[in-house]
Amino acid sequence: MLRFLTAGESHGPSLVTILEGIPAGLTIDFAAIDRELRRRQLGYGRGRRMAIESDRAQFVSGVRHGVTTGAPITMMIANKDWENWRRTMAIEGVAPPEVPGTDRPAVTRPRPGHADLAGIAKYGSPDIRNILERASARETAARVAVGAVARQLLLAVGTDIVSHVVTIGAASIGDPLAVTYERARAIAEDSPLHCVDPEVERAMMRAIDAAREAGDTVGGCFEVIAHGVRPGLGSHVQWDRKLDGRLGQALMSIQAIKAVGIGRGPEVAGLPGSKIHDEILPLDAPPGPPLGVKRPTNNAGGLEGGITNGEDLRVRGYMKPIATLMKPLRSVDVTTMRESPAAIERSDVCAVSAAAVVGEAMVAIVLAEAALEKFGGDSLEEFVANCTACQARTDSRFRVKA
Ligand code: EPS
Repeated sequence: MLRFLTAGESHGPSLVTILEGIPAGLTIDFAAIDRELRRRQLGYGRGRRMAIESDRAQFVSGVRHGVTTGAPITMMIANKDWENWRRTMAIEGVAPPEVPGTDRPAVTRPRPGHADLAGIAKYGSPDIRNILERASARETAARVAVGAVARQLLLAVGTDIVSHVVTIGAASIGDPLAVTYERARAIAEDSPLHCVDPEVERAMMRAIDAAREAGDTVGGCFEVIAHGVRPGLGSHVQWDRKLDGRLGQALMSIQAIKAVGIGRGPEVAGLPGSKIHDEILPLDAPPGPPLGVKRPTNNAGGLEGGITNGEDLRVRGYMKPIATLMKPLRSVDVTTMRESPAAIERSDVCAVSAAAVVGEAMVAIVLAEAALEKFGGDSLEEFVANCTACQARTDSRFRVKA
């Protein structure tokens, strides 16, 4: 069983995560984890916070001499900004005078679209900060660290995960399914928005500029592509084992994601079956990957019946515009219940490219969990051997008969 929890406030001392279920014997590429954290921080439209932080995962348990032991893995990511928040976020009562920082007043004007109002109603909090600190997308840094470990496990069985930005506001590349894994993989790490088309990317940047100038925010859509996915992950037999359902939950849990699409996603509703279902054709030169057949299209996004079919897994996330507007929407002050503009917190204008990196991490976690369910293994050696044996059985079964 693979499971993890995250903890930590956006302006607290650090984010923490405990990940359990990674087999023993996986050599950890620490630099690759920090690279993923860095990727999450990039992107045109991010706010000033990202200039303060340089996220790094500090391992506290579960790894010895660079190799996993099978024990729970604890990672910590320090919040550099904590230094500026030590008074406002003091853990032990009121901070003594020598502690640096300012005592910020309580936040009392909920932002429409944020967890603020529903959160204080639910938890009875006197200050919206008690809610927003944990609702913040800062938490996703911890998920990216977990996802980066899950990716390293998946790489051992030949699965790689990439993403690309499809839409920002009205600027879109059109059909994301036309973007191959190789094309998405080739996008430069430091590209402004991680879009495959430079011209569309410029239009996306203009959309972000326009939103910034208007004191507004803008959302969009990203697609995650997992390549080299083993067939047979997930199951059709029970609702909570269907991999599309599990991916949906994982992606929907990312801050500001309002819809998830698998393969052709919501467009399937408007097309006839003959235009949607991916025909199954014999291979010219069998046996070959992944099931000895060729699929000329992949509208299913690599999932049929909640089971991976060996084609690329393709999942889209649709992100709403960030809820903190520099030109705030109408709200009420909960201390007086009179109309008042929503609170302004430092924030981003657009974080779709960061959400894409988080989306990759969540897909990696779900796929790693499903692969461990199917192949098992307390050590990496066992896991890989079981996976290889399974592939050999499939290869010998799906062969053209003489
Ligand atoms: C984020 C950190 C936050 C925001 C953003 C994402 O930092 P701060 O609140 O200190 O500026 O930049 O969070 C939100 C958009 C939000 O709604 O909370 C991060 O690390 O990704």
